[in-house]
Amino acid sequence: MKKQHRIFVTLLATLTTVVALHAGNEGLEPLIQNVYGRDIRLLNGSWHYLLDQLEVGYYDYRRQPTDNGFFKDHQVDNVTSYKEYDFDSAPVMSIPGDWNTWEDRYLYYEGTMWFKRDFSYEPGDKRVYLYIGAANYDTKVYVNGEKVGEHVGGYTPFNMEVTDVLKAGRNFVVVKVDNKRLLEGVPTVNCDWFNYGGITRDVMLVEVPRTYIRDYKLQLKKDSPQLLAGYVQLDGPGASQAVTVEIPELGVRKRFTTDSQGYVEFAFKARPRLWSVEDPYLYEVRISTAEDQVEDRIGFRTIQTRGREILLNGKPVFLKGISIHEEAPFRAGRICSEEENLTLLNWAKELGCNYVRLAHYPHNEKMVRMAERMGLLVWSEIPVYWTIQWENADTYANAHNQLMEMIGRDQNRAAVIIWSIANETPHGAARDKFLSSLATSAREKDDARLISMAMERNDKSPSVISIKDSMSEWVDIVSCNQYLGWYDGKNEKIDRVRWEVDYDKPLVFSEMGGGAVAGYHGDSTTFWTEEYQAELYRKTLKMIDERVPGIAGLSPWILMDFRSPRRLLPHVQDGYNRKGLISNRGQKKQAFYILRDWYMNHE
Ligand code: GCB
Repeated sequence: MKKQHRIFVTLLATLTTVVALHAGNEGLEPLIQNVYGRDIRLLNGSWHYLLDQLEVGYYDYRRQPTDNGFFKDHQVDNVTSYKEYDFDSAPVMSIPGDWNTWEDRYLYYEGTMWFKRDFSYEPGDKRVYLYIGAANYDTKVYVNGEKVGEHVGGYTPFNMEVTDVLKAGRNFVVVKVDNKRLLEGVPTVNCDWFNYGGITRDVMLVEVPRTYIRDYKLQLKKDSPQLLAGYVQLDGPGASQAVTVEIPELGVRKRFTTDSQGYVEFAFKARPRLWSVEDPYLYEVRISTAEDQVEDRIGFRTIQTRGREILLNGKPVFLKGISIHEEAPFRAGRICSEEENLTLLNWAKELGCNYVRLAHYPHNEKMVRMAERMGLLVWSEIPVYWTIQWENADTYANAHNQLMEMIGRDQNRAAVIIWSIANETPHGAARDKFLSSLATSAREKDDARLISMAMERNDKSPSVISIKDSMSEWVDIVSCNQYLGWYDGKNEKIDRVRWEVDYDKPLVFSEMGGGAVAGYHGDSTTFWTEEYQAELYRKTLKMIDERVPGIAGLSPWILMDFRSPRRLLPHVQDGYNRKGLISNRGQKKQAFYILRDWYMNHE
């Protein structure tokens, strides 16, 4: 590595640490890439839990953090000494899972919940990490009574090394999860989805050799489709050593040597069969050192823009999409199984989609990998939503950290074509500074994808619809959430407008739609009927055909009705956003078929 580059990387690493500390994170190690390709032991299953509204397990009666909190799991006999909690006789919850839907009485609980489980361990010569796929929102982790890390942010993974705290035989892990909404948080207190609390994704121990392949990237270079480029980052005492990158099917076997920081960047010629919507081809990739080996399945494709077009592998592609929340079909809780991922993505395929907007936060890794195998392009987003504290340095650090964790986890996924840095944010200089810094960081970390954010309209006149947002110069795709016929006029307005967007960039409707109660019928001018929603889709699609120049795709809002405490209309909403094309009980509404027919006939 060139000297300047090394200095840059060291600087970046230092900055990342500073930023991570500011975000409230502590004791965490850089993320292990492709954790499912490692030697893992899942710690999912039954965990004891205690609901602790006043955080008495963390603070003493003067509200000072105590050294003697629940995380110690003191074992006492209640004769010679006593304690006022006990995990082992507490009820259990299934992890991964959200607590809100575990028991009815927790539905609206926001606060601290403690979790504990035992596990046995036989020490060997391996290093061991504890990896949590996601926990919402502020998570403190303790092993054998010692704090090993803290993470802020509800939708991205984190890991900490626990090699030195593990003992032979019985060990225990205690996790404090607090999902209180915070003004300075990301997302902030106000949003249109449910704040499911808990350890919502897989928990595992990851065993790795002393010096191991911590991170790697291998992708086609954006502008050089014959060049595979990437890096490998080792972690451990033997930083400088030989690394082999193999793609057996392509006859590729390259050897590189990492520098004293364990890092090597590379690029080499190859002519892979390209990953595409029609042919989502993945190659076996093997990365190895004398001590370690990790395998992944990676697809290779390019994604660019040219004027108002989006080019996948050099050819224009129209994004036939749908927006999706990570909410389980039929039971409305946070998704916690592969089957639930599959149901949603199968519906997207049935709708004729080639693209999904995974809103408004990074979805679970298996969802992204599944979309990739199914040939669905992916928009992935961080929860910088509505009115974040733009001038708060900690809020920025937190958003930045979530962005880095999102990109870091999925940077080898061919399906992911767009990193979205925000949704419907109010214009202003402080916002622009915040978001443009995020855009710059995203590009620096990953130049193989496009950047976007969901913006709002500023119309030129009541009948000339437009977008004007100073952030447009920072993004590759100008995305717009537009609700003609719902928040703006009734359906007949859709017929009266035309679009004029002045940017020479692809325009995507990141949202459009309206609410309907499945099974509620009436005429097409009555709100909340399936007919009204169907008519809204019919008219919007006609408008797209005739009067939206340069549109390169859409991801209507939304595949399925989802829980939202903002939606209070009795008998209609009952705590659900009803803009789904499918109800939360799986009933398809008329609009589903309108969009499906349009997608099936649209190139
Ligand atoms: C939006 C938001 C989305 C909401 C949706 C709605 O613009 O981006 O999170 O759920 O509108 O239904 O109002």
